[in-house]
Amino acid sequence: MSRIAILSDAHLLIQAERFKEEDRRSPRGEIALRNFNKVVSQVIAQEPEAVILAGDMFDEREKGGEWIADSEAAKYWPDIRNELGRLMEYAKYGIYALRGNHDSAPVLKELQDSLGEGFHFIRDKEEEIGDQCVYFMETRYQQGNYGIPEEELPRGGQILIMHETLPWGMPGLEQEVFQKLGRRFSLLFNGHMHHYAHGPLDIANLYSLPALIPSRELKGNFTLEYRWPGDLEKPKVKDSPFGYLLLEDDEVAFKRYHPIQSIVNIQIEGSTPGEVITGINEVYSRLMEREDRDNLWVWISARGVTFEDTLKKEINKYSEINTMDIAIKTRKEAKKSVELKGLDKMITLSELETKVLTSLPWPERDLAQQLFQEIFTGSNLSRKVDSNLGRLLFQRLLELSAPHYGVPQEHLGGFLGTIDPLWKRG
Ligand SMILES: [Mn+2]
Repeated sequence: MSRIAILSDAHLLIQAERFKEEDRRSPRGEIALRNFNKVVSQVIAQEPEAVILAGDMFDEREKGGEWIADSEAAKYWPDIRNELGRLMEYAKYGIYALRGNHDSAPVLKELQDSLGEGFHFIRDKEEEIGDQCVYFMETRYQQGNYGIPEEELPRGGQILIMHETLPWGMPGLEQEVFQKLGRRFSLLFNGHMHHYAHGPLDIANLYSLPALIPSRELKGNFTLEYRWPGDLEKPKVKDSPFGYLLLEDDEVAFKRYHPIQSIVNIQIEGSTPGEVITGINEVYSRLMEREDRDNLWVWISARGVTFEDTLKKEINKYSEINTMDIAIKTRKEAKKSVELKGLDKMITLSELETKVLTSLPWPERDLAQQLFQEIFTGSNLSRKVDSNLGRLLFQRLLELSAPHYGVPQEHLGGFLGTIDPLWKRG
C-alpha cells in the first residue's frame, strides 16, 4: 500500500509583516521558513510516495485593509516553492493540495502552474494516488454553525480529506455531517483544528490533523506554561503538539515536529492590578534567565486587570522576549476606597498614572486611563493654561465621562451650548 504524508495548517504567509524595505523579510517569517525547511527534511526522511496538503498551508493575510500578496509574498515564495520542489523530488506521486479557508485558489493554481506536473490542486474530486483513492472535499467553512447540503457531499470511498470546523465545544459543521461521512469513507482526515486527535466526536475513523508548525493561529497550544502565583522553577512542559500524519496501509501515525521556538503560555492571576504587574515581572525575570530566551513565543493571559497599556509598558522592558499577545479577563471587583500612598514626594506622570490605575477598581480605572491618555498628557499639562484650553479640556472630560454615566452624546452638545455664555463671562 502507498505511503502518504498528510500535512496541514502551516500558515506560512500569516507570519509575513509589511516592511517598507523591498528586500527585507520579517523575523517571524524567517522562523516560519526555517521550521518549514526542517519539517520538510523530516518528512522526506520518512520516504513518502505522496504528500497531501490538507489546507491553510500558505494563507493569505489582511493587514491594514490590504492583502499580503504580490510584493510581500514575493519575498517568501521562492523559498516556499523550493521546499515544495524538494518534496516533489522525493515523493514519486507528487503533492496533492486542498484549499483551506485562509488559502486563496489563485495562489494554489499559480503553484500548480509554476511547479508543474507534480503539484495537483484538487477541488471536490476523487484522485487515485498509487493504490489509494482519495476524495478532496473543498472547504465549506463558515463562521458559527453550518451544514452541507446532501447533494454536495461525496457519496463515499476510501479516504476523505477535508478542512472544516469540528464542533468541539464550539460552533462548527453539524456533527451529523461528520457522522454521515464517517459511514461513507474508510478514513477521514480533517485539517483546520490545529490539534491532533484520533476518533473525535466518537467517530472512530476520523482524524483531526495537527498544525504542521507554529503560526499565529496557535489556538491554546503551548510547550511551556508558567503560572503566577506558582512554582516558577518548574513550569509545566508539554510535548510539541505540531507535526503531521503518516499513512501506510490502514495504519496512521502522528509524527511530531519540534519547532525552533518554544510556545510559552503565561497565566497570571492577581487580586489587584498591582499584583498582576508583580506577577508579570517575576515570570519575565525567569524567562530572561532561560538559554532559549531568544526563541520564545509568549502568550499572556491575565485575570484581574483591565488596562492593557500598563501591562504593555511592563512587558516592553523585556525587549529580548517576543510577546505575541496579551489576553485580559476582567473580573468583577468589590468597590473599595481609593488609596494613593506616597504622593507626598515628586513623581513622574507615568508613576502617577500607574499609582492611580492600580488603586482604582473597574470601571473607574477605564475612565482614569482615558483621562491620562487624552487629558492629563504631558503636552496638555505643560501648556500655558488659558481659558480656551480650559474649555477644551472640560469638553473632553464630559465626552469621556458621559458614556460611563449613560448620558447620550447628543445631549452633550446642547449642554455645552447652554453653558458657553456662562463660560465666556467667567
Ligand atoms: Mn483553517
